[in-house]
Amino acid sequence: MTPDDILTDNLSTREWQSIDAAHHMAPFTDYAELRAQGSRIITHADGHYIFDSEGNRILDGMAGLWCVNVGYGRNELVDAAASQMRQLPYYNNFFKTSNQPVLALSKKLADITPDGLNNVFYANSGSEANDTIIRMVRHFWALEGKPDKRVIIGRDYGYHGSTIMSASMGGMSGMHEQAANEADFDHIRPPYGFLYQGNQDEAEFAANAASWLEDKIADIGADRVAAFVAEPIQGAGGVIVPPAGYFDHIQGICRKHDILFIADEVITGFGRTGQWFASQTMNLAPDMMTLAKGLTSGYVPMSAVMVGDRVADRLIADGGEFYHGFTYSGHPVAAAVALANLALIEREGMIDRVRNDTGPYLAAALAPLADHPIVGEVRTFGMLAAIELVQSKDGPVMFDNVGAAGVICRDHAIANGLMMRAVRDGMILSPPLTYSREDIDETVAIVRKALDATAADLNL
Ligand code: PXG
Repeated sequence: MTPDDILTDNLSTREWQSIDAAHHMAPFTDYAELRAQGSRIITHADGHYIFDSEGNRILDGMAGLWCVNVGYGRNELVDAAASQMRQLPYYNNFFKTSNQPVLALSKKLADITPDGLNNVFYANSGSEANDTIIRMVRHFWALEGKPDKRVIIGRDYGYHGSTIMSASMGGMSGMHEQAANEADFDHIRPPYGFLYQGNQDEAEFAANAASWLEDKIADIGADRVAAFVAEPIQGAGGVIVPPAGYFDHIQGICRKHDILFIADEVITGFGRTGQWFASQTMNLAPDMMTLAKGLTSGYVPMSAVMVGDRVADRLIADGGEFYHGFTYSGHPVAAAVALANLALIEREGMIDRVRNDTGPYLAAALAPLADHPIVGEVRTFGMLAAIELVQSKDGPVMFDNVGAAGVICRDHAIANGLMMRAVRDGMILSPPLTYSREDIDETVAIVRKALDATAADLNL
């Protein structure tokens, strides 16, 4: 079979699945299970819907993988890519060359990110951006005459990528078991109120959760700690929203011990929380920031590290050559798409809409689900939501077999026309920023059906 044969619509889903099984190793996949069940072949997408080879039309409550912020089928991004490919499809940024789209994007990112973040280093994925941060942070402290400051503290359930270093910085235990570099990384508990708050009020819990960082720094010794890294809201970890005040304490602790504060805004960036960045929504002043996903709305790969003035000034003043970079760092086509994407977000007022209309509407529409017999908690923040499933509301009591109920519920949601993700037994939503009130109503109706069907399957 030639590629052309495979690309026509003449094959059956079964045939595509058998090629997938024979030749494709997909990310984060149990291969035996996938071969038994077969992949869903997504053929096209439009607006907020994806379509599969069986003719199903599915509302995309996850914006792809938390990234298609402007929705599918936006010709502005397609045209930007095509015209940039015609003008300059590729040239590198090594060896004292650059290109106009990258310059325009760098200026724009410096303008929209918090004050003090004025320089950009480009990569192609969040993982590479975080690896870049690790190298820069260590280089920075060596230049400061403190080469022992090497340890980076992250959080359990934190996700910073899949390269060895970014996975090590993250707090996903399964990833650590398969391959990680344990040296010079450490982790604290996240401010996960659903698990750890108990009967503390919000302010107490915020101070308590931040004290876990203070304790960890005391264990390691501040003279060995280089940085603390956090997603403002932990995405892949289950949309963990910190209690108000948590990051004020955290930033105070970082300043006190002269530890860099890194905000990984790969998910929370580009409007998802109702400002350009969660750092603005939550009043954070990070030394460095990781960006990806919504930077190009996923139309082409691109990531970026925003480097704060303290680190940038040191690297510029006496860093010498920074021995790091990727063939596609600052790719002109990706930069052109990013610029078109940012322009579209601005032109359509997407961020204000999330902040003033659809964000609050999503929160209000999901809130009543908290009364459902298998729901322990509903959390939202801008265009992010989590619905925690429980065995019993009394306690609450979690499921013994963690994750099984989540998968059942997710499968019911998809069967009813809504793509959502399960993290452990939390049901996750991260829709496009262009989601309308009607889309939210449709989403909530399907989530309710999926919850009912899950409760019935589990005899609850
Ligand atoms: N940081 C954060 C906060 C992320 O969410 C990355 C870094 C890594 O980005 P790349 O582009 O290297 O994948 C991410 C990625 C999930 C899931 O299951 C989430 C991500 C990736 C894959 C799966 O929710 N986030």
